[in-house]
Amino acid sequence: SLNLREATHDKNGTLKFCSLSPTDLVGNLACKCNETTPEEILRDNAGLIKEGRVQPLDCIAMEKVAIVIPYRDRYKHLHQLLSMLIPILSRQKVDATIFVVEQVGPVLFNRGALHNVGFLEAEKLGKFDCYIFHDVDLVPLNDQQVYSCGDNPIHFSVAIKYGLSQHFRIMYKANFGGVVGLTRDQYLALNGNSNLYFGWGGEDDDLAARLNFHNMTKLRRSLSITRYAMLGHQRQNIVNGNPARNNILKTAKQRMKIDGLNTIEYVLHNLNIHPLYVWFNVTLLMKE
Ligand code: UD2
Ligand code: MN
Repeated sequence: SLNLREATHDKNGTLKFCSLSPTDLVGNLACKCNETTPEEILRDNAGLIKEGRVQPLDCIAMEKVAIVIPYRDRYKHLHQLLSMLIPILSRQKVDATIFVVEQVGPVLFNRGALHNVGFLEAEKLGKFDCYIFHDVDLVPLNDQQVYSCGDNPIHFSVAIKYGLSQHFRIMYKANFGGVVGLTRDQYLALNGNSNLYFGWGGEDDDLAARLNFHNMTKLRRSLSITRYAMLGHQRQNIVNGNPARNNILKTAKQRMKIDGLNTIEYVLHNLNIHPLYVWFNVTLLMKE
């Protein structure tokens, strides 16, 4: 299990919670979107991250955050993201552990199912209050949006700049993809994500539907701080995405209780605790 360091004390030996508005934030950031390596990230962020965990040392964070990254074959993106994210988390004084959930094997990619695996496996390693599901290719461009959860599920990645474009496109109103944050309890109440969406698309709308059916309203913080850069990439193999996605979505409501955290089937092949992340290798079964 993870070595979750104990809460720190100040000079007088008393416990002190971290401020909700940290003082060393800088606001808008330029994307350091150049290629980098794990070694370089560790060197640039010496002492800031250990066993995938960024933790304030001069105060106690209010919550323990798990950042879950669904992943396959995006090594370059992962490290571009982490080279931006780690210093941001550190300035924000959040206590966050980064989990990479890599889908291995021949089966089509299933982002929603990987979110569920990340949640269930993180639960075995520590106690987390807040889960932030994070696309590997979305790099935060403003550190004033703190990586924390709240009374409502949070949509973090609202204004997105694609590739070299300077223009931020606002995500459509119902969108709940990209980067989202839910408390442990909120995610449990939804029974997590659907496991049925193999291939591109639909799983984010299914999660949005689960929120609606639970009368949860999502929170979007202000446009000036919900900015992300999407790193350039090829779409997943099928141009129009998973052809079954709209049909599956029709039954979102009926499936909530019988398709999710309580029904996922997967095999965990490997758990690797690296300085930068906790890395899971999993295979999913594709079922009718
Ligand atoms: C959109 C959504 C995304 C998801 C997807 C449909 C936003 C900003 N993005 O992203 O959240 O709903 O549509 O499934 O709303 N991935 C891999 N390897 C792969 C394929 C996917 O690691 O081969 C992971 C990775 O974390 C990636 C994410 O899945 O960022 C979403 O896939 P995408 O980036 O190919 O899809 P995109 O940009 O259309
Ligand atoms: Mn993407």
